[in-house]
Amino acid sequence: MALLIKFIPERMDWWREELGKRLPDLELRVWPEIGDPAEIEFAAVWRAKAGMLKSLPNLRFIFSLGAGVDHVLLDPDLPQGVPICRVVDPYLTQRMSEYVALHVLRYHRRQPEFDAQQMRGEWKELYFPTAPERKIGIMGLGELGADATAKLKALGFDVAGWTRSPKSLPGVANFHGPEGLGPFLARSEILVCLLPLTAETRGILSKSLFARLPKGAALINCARGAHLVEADLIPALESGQLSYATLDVFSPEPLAPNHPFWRHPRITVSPHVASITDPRTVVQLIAENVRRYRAGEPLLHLVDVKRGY
Ligand code: NDP
Ligand code: OXD
Repeated sequence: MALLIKFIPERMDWWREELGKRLPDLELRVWPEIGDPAEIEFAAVWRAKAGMLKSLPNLRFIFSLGAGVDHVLLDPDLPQGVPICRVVDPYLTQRMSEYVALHVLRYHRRQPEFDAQQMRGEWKELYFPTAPERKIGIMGLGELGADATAKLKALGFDVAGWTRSPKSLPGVANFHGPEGLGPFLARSEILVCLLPLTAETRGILSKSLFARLPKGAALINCARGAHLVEADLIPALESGQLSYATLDVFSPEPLAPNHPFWRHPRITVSPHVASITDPRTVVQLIAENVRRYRAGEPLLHLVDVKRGY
């Protein structure tokens, strides 16, 4: 029997090497060379083509090669009843927290303004508060949001989180549900989006949400491009309602070469690299779930398909 993998082609040699070490008894098929579809038991995918998973009649589980599973759930032909697992991995979490800390610190310490001053050869001190005086809002306190929160707390920031259900993290104000969103936004000087993309969160970063933030708030979206209503961002920056935005994710990706976000002076763009799926640890997760499947044990990191994450 075989495992099918679909990932960005550039890192395929690395995946082959790690899968060979951990799952030597499974034949590896690399998409699109799938061979006999009936021989494929496990599929590890990033952005599977619509219908691809349905064409595999003996699939035991689908492993999303990302923490987000929107790329799997949006397949209109997704086979029903096949368990879906996702990446929950310390390297993924660590890298995401590094990205969040980098951009929070940049805005907190007014680095974009110092960069602009440097371009003009201008020597001018600008005031900034201390971290405990800076209010950060994290949308989503899951695997990634909770760790980013802990690391920002360790730097001294005043961090609050917004979740679907109540969540208690030491020293972190928690707001939840639609009724918690307003008070959460009202205190978020730097807003970080780490939500999954679901029917409820699509388009959440919009004009009406920006209007509920303190004037001049900064936005960091490292979740999914479709969380943002693109047309609302530049007007919010130009009116001063938002001061800056960091965007790691876009819809669609890659961001079109002529897109205005690339050259906007108050937007920072990165090419979906806030974190990355690291074969060294993620292959261990896949192998553990193959072992569990064979032993009849519950799989790790199952997705609740109905909830959408
Ligand atoms: P989790 O599933 O662990 O956590 C999701 C969090 O979002 C939970 O706290 C959940 O609330 C909250 N949430 C979900 N729906 C809502 C809602 N309607 N209202 C309020 N809160 C909600 O996800 P991860 O932390 O593992 O990952 C988050 C996302 O980050 C991924 O889905 C992916 O899109 C993105 N990502 C981006 C990467 C990049 O490189 N840019 C890399 C990796 C992930 P509750 O606790 O109540 O369930
Ligand atoms: C993920 C991602 O979901 O890299 O893991 O975007």
